[in-house]
Amino acid sequence: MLSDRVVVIKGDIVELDVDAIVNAANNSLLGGGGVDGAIHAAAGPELLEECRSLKGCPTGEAKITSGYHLPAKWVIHTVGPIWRGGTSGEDEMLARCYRNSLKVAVRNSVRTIAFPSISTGAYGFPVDRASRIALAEIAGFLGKGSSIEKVLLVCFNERAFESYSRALEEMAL
Ligand code: AR6
Repeated sequence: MLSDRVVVIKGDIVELDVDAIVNAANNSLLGGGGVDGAIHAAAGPELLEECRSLKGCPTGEAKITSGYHLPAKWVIHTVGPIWRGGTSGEDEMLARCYRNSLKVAVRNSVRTIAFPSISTGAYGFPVDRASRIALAEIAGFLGKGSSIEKVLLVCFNERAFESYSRALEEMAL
């Protein structure tokens, strides 16, 4: 059942012992604030070294590195859209972040993966809209059958937790 494979939790993504955590990065992949800053701080400077070799990442795409000092084996870096009012293709770009991160995960035999709430911090994407897009994309991907056993949606605050929990209920997976 899909509902067993998608879980909404509250917590800090850097602490999770999963195969891969997803980073909400920027186009440079050279670090930043928010979850990006937390992941780099916890993984150690080796992560930045490997990120330099990737030469950035277009919005909506995803690239993988090792997790270094993180419990997670891999970090999948994706770049969410900056919210510009909703009529500049933001929804589709955000959907592509989830889809492409999951594709990269499958190519690397990932079975457990944790996502943060991409684009809903510094990039200003409304969280209710983002949570529905995230859940729809993940459910669509898992529904086609894949090696992924568990997807965690990691919420850093109560507001996000409520929004993702509601979106999961609405999907009635
Ligand atoms: N674990 C889980 N979620 C977290 C954590 C954490 N440790 N820390 C923050 N969040 P943001 P964006 C949540 O701003 O909107 C960076 O500077 C946070 O509460 O991290 O995609 C990048 O370099 C929010 O719900 O990412 C880019 O420049 C969510 O993660 C830019 O910010 C995303 O917030 C990307 O902006």
